[in-house]
Amino acid sequence: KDLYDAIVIGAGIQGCFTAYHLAKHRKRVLLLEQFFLPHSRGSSHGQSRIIRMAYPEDFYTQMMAECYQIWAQLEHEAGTQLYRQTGLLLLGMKESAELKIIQATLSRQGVEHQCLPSEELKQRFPNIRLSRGEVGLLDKSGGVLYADKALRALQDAIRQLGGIVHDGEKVMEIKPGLLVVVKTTSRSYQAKSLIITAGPWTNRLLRPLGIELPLQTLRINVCYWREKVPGSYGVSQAFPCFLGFSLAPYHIYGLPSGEYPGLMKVCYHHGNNADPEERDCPAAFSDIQDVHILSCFVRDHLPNLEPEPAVMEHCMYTNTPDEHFILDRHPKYDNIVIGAGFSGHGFKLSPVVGKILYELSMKLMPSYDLTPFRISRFPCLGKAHI
Ligand code: PYC
Repeated sequence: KDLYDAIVIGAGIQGCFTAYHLAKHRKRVLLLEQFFLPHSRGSSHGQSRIIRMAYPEDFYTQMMAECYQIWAQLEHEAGTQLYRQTGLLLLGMKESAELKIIQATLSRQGVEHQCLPSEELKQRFPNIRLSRGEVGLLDKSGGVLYADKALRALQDAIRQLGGIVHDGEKVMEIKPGLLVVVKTTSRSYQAKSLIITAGPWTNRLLRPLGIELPLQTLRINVCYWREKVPGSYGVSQAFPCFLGFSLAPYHIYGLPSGEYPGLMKVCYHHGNNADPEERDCPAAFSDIQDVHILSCFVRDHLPNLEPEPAVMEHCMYTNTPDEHFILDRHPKYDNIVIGAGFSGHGFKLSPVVGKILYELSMKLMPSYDLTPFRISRFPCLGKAHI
């Protein structure tokens, strides 16, 4: 059997960044992916994601400071633009607790931002129609990450650094031990440590290892809306990314048009329970309701967009109950590391997630306090499950 320092299962953005950090540190690493690359079955496909410093929690904002550096380093190494600064506009009611908490975090962490009262917001962004009492908070460092280019750049970098990437190989069995044995549909491998970054397939791999995490797998509708006047919401017209609070039960977010000419991405940060194997099943009533919420938002707030989606794609979220990540070792097998539950906000944070998973797998002191990310925060995962 081939012997590695580490095997990473799942070549989404988290697995790719983990393998990248391992390969950079001259570890013999194998990155396994069940589908042929590139694929759109998980949570890392598509052309764009939002990047931002703005978070309610200090720990994510602190992690983001290093993420921006690593994204810039990867851009430099790949010779490809991966980040476009557009600013991120947080929209909410004047009294929104969420906006106040984020503003306080940005101030505490020394992140440049600007509070925009309604009048100023209207002047700066005349193509947004505001509700009465709506205000903005601008995170200037916010912008767009070019997701598909980032994945490609990482996979190329892993190979250049001597790492091995095997796609189209599904893991059939994991045998824990001093050396972990991983059997795939093609062959068997051994490694001193194993990292599982399998997104919505995580519990399929963990159940035979005696643990089931409280992960909810959701299918998200990724909707693109046609501009009535081309460029009204364009990246080249300096239209920002936005995240809207208190406008619907869940957040609504948008990215300026650019990836598909004339189409702006506006989505609901919410989805409906779905097995990842059935991701392409027909729309359920709840999907139709979610798209209706978006249509109403577009009609009322973005009047220069047609209020029916022109393109609809899908993406999987894997949510934890508190929507914080899981970055930890398996409770029984300390050379098996788990990165899961990215809850629809993990892409931008993947450079540091990958670094932490690398550190855990190599038994190094983690660079960040991992208290918010421990498996033991879920009381249902007592010893009885192991
Ligand atoms: O984390 O900024 C984010 C985000 C926006 C949409 C989904 N996630």
